[in-house]
Amino acid sequence: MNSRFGQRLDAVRARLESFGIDGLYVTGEANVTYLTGKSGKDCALWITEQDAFILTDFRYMEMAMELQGLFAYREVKVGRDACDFFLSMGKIRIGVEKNHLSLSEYLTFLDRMDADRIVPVEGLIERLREVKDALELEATQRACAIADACFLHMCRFLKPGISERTAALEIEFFMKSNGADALSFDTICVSGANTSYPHGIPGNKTIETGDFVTMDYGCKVDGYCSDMTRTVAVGRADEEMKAVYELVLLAQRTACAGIRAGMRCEDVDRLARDVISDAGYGDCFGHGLGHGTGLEIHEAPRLRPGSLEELKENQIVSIEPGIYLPKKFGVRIEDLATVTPFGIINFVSASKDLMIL
Ligand SMILES: [Mn+2]
Repeated sequence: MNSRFGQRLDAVRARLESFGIDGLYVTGEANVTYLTGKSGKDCALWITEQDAFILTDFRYMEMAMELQGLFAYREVKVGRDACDFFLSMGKIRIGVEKNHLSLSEYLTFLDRMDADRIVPVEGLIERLREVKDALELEATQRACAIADACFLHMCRFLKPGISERTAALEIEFFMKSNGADALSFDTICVSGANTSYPHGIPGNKTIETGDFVTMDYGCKVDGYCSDMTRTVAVGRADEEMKAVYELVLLAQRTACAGIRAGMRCEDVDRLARDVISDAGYGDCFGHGLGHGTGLEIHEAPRLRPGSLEELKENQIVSIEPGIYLPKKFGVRIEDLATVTPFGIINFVSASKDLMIL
């Protein structure tokens, strides 16, 4: 069996005792994927020092059987029959994933077992996922390359008269046609005044001359997410648009140049925030500088004020400052990079200079 997944299983086992549990009931979909390399949908894991089970139903049985050697298969309807499975095991302490167990399943457990046997656990597997191995970095890099190519394609595609929805669909069609397995998240493609919504939803508005268009999108390759944002102007850009764009770009480039493994995450955030605040736009940058990515689009670390964690080598982070002026426009520029002690390796190579299409 693949030693990569065997090592991950060993890492989980090594942490059970410190959480005061005899085993961990893994219900987070991405956590199941991390430990098995399989989709994780409607599957759960039960991991103890000696045993490892994959719990799922007939639909995923064949897939589960492929994991034999690492995980034994038990036919269990996740969310319904798991309690019976645990009751057959005697008085053990069961770690449950606090952020990934439904309230109804939790209540079933409480109803049928002593409360002190159910131990809510947070971050046990997520913490292991923070630092990426070579294959994870490589999959992310391939996902970023598809998104990069998509940006070039969109620079030719965007024209006045095309709706935001049509443009968003084109982004998605391009990525899936060029090797993406899935989207990382719902594509953002907004124009004109809609660009002031940091997470606007593409609508029927048509792109017009003089609009900014913000495209924030990503795809998955082998399960790993890419994430990038570019803001372009269509036809022309007025002086205010140009000035704000250059400021966001300066903040983004300053952060890219300053990030090192070993920094505190809030200090990473400050690299860009100081540039924007010093120019008087501090109130218009209301979100963090960035976030980790991996099997999920938002993972640790979080680059934002108050985040005291230390940035580690081989983490992946987005670097995405923005300025949003309600009813006028917004600008966000985002790259995705891996962290080293000497700086970042940027996975996104699309041009960041202001483009007026
Ligand atoms: Mn992002």
